[in-house]
Amino acid sequence: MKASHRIFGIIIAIAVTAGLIAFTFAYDWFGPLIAEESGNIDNVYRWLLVASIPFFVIIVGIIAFCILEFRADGDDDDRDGEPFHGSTRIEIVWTVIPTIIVVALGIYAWIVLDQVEAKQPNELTINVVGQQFAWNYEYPQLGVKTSGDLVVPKNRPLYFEMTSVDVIHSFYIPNARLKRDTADGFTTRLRFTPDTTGTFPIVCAELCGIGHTTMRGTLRVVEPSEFTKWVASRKGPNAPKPTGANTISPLSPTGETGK
Ligand SMILES: [Cu+2]
Repeated sequence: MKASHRIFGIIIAIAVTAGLIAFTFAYDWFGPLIAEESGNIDNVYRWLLVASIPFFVIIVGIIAFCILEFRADGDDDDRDGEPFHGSTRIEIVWTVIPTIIVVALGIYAWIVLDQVEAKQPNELTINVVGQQFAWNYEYPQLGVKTSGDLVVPKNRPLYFEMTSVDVIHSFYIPNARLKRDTADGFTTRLRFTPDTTGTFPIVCAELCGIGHTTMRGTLRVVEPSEFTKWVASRKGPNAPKPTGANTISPLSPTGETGK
């Protein structure tokens, strides 16, 4: 390959890498962030993209180069390629560099996960039960059960204990960057503190049956005073009944399931 071609290829590769990184940073993948501590999850994503996009460009670039450079010279060209032996130096380089990157990203993600999962003072516990095809909620400290809309106060740490009554579901709040599976017989946990009022989607992120796409709900983050009023409206003889088909939480008071 001519030196001028090689320089041109390197310039194209750098430009494509820079363009893709700029696009992935500029694009709003998950919507506005509603929990400060989850911002570090965005940072993990960014570093993952910075680490993986150059490899994507290098690998696709080499494939494209080989397709063009070593293509057959007409239909009757059945010559074998030149035999060659491996290069120890290249094998060391392509083993050591990715190992360092993967271990560093793993340690960083571990630190962030530790921060996100840390126990907070004054947590509001919410039991989440997934079922085909709805999310049901119970606030054991307040004696309130609901389904569909999840209403929470702003700036209060939330602690979710989650399970399922049938197949595996996945409780996903894109704006909080949090997603965790729920499974019958297991209790899984999530924590975050919403710092923005508004209405945000909750979806099931696990293909859980024919009605999977309808397994959606909303997270409504409200001011603490409004939350107090909402809790009061959910109690007493005139309180609306939860609409979910199965509103009995299989979670015992200790948070452990009976199975
Ligand atoms: Cu589901």
